[in-house]
Amino acid sequence: AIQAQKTYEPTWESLDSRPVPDWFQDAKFGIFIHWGPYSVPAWSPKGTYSEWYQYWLQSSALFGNGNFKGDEVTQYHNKKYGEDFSYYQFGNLFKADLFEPDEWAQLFEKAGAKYIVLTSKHHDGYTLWPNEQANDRGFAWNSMEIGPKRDLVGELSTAIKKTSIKMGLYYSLYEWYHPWWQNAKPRFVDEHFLPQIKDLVQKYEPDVLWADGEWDMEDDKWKSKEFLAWLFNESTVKNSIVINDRWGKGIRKIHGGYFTTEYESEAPEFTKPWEECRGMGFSFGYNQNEDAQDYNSPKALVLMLVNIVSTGGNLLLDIGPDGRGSIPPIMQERLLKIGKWLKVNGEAIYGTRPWKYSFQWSEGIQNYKPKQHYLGGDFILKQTVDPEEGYAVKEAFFTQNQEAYFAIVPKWPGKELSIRDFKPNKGTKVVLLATGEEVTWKQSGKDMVLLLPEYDPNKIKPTDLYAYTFR
Ligand code: FUL
Repeated sequence: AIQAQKTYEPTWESLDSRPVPDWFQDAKFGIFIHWGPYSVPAWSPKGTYSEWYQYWLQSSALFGNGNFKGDEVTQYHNKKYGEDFSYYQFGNLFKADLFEPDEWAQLFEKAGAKYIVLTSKHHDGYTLWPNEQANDRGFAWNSMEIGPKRDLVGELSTAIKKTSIKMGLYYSLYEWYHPWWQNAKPRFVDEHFLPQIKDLVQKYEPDVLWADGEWDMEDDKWKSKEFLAWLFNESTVKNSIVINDRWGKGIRKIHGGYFTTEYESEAPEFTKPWEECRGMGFSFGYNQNEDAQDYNSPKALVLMLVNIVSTGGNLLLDIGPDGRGSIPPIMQERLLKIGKWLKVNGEAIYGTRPWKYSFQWSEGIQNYKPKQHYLGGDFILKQTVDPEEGYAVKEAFFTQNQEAYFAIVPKWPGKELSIRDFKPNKGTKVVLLATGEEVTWKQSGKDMVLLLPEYDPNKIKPTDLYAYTFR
């Protein structure tokens, strides 16, 4: 039977009723890419977002995770580039001459990512694709006419669409210093925002549209509901597009497509699919101020993914290429290591859903809170395996799919591992994914007890050490 295509009304009730396409909840792991003129200075104090460089510079204010005077970026800028050097001049210095879209795509495949999201335009208003609206400030402010002289959105979309990875585009609704945004908001919406976002959607037909920069104005004023009705009823991606929840002041986690969190470590209880986004360190844009110790270790990143997936979310992990279009090697290395782990253990991640319990605390531990509260570094690792104390705080994470249950364990448990409150059928086979070995087990009251083999480091690849999966 042919089902009549549903028509969506420009009301949240109607728009919210559109299901998030299934592939999104199965994907689990995506890569976020923050790239633009701010990737040239690529600098802001630790604990702040470097992609906010223009704002830090022009407002001499700073906020984030640390104690700031506020004028650090202004001081740095004046010393390095001079007081007369405006942020807009970074547009010419942003060359992207080392950008090889097919190489990026290959790296993302090796990382095991199922989708990516590229900043087509951040709050500075610079667009990574050619469009009329980018120039309505009175000067060219897009990658085709200045800097790279290339259509970066188009080139990356083409490369990604040759793979099985889904292509997403981030788009900031507001622009800090656009004259119409500052003085004529209705004009900004009608003559800038709406035609520009439609141009983006129709030129590149993305799989995901990731809105942001919505928080200063109500969705009615943005006319977002009208735009979304157009997107779902009339655009060429009406049946496939996935959207997030950043479409106007106060809308997040209430309306839209999937829900977004940003640096939230507690598992949210949502009615919709959700995605946590964050950097490998703290900044989204490349920040040369961040040292190796500020990056989460490969193990911490794997556990971050496992932690999120076990509670039903996706991880959109950010990288920040530099102004020449090269992805900093530390970020490449992190991606490759995550990918190697996923190659062996991905069955417990992709396409899974949460089990009745997301994780179990180690014996005697309840609601452990790590001491350190810096968001970079190995914060996530400390919530799962405290390296100083040397024990697993969360002993095991759980996921399931149609065929199996999975227990993902951040530290080799020794001779036995109890899966609390679980009675599988007799004859259930348990396998350690890292080696393919079968593991025997017994029932002990309410718990299933795995009887583990002697730990043999020679049988286990280094990347498997991040977490062992029992199926
Ligand atoms: C935030 C933005 O302000 C950040 O710069 C970054 O793009 C993040 C993903 O969303 O709200």
